[in-house]
Amino acid sequence: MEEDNKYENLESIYTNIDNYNNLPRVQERSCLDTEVQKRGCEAASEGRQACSGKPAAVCLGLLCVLLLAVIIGLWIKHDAGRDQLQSSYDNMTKERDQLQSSYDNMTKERDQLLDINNNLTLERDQLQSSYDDLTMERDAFQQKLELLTGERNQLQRDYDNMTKERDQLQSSYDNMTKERDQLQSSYDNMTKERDQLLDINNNLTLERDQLQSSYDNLTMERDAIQQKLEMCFKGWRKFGSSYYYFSNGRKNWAESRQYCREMGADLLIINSREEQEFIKEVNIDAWIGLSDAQTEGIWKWVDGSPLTTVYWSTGEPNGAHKDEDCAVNEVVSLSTWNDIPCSSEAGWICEL
Ligand SMILES: [Ca+2]
Ligand SMILES: [Ca+2]
Ligand SMILES: [Ca+2]
Repeated sequence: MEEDNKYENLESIYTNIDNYNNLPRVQERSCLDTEVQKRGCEAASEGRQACSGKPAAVCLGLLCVLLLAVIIGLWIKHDAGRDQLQSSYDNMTKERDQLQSSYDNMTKERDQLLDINNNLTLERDQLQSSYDDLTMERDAFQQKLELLTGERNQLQRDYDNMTKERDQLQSSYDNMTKERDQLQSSYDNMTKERDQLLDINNNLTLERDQLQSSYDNLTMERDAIQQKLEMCFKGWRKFGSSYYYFSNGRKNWAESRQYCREMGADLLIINSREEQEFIKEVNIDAWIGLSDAQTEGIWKWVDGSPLTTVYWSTGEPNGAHKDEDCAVNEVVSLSTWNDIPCSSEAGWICEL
């Protein structure tokens, strides 16, 4: 509706403008007519002057009346046009005010739009900056992506190669597993054989040790027999199951015992009356293997056995001198033992 009213007002304005534009031409025409009239009047005057008649005066009067009527009509028409112009002016003033108001509104809108434009420009610049940054980041990411793509391709190739190697290793592993199982089976069999051989070896070792022990015993017996045989040829005398050595020199008790031990024997131990009678035949004073050096008054043989049967001389052992701890066999009678200091020197009798 407002658009229609505007169009109507504009149409009215153009109509008034056209009327207004037409007015001067009417005035001009009226002026031309007036000029014509003037010229007519001048011509009439000239004619009147030329004619100088009454009809001419009447024509002139009619012409003036006609001219006056025309002028009055034009005047009325002029008033009507002026009113129309005033109305058009008022309408145009309103429209101008409306246009001014619209202009102001549009100015405000323009300012708002400018602000929006500025804001949009700033945003656009920010977006452009962000876009540039994003572009740079995108390029950087693109480069990284290319690098990563290259690395990924390399890794993919490596993965493929490793997959092939893994498959080969898996195949090798399977073969080795079979070989291992076969070896394990062989190992188990060999372990059983080894255990059997170990048992055999242990048995053989036992038999060998027994044989070795028997051999050693036989060797010792052989050596003992050999030694006894040698002793028989070196001054040793046999009585019963023992061999006896009667010294030619003199030593103290400890040196005498050391001599016997180096010969594989020890000082004489009297085990029986027969043995005592046997040594009585030797005409020397000789150490026997009897001593109370460990505990005074407690006599023991050199093999640790206690003294049970004694052959002391009368009044012995008497400890006549200090430390009479060793026994010597004297050749007086059957009971010929006497205790004397161990540091004394005498002959000695070894028994083996
Ligand atoms: Ca003996
Ligand atoms: Ca004593
Ligand atoms: Ca004595």
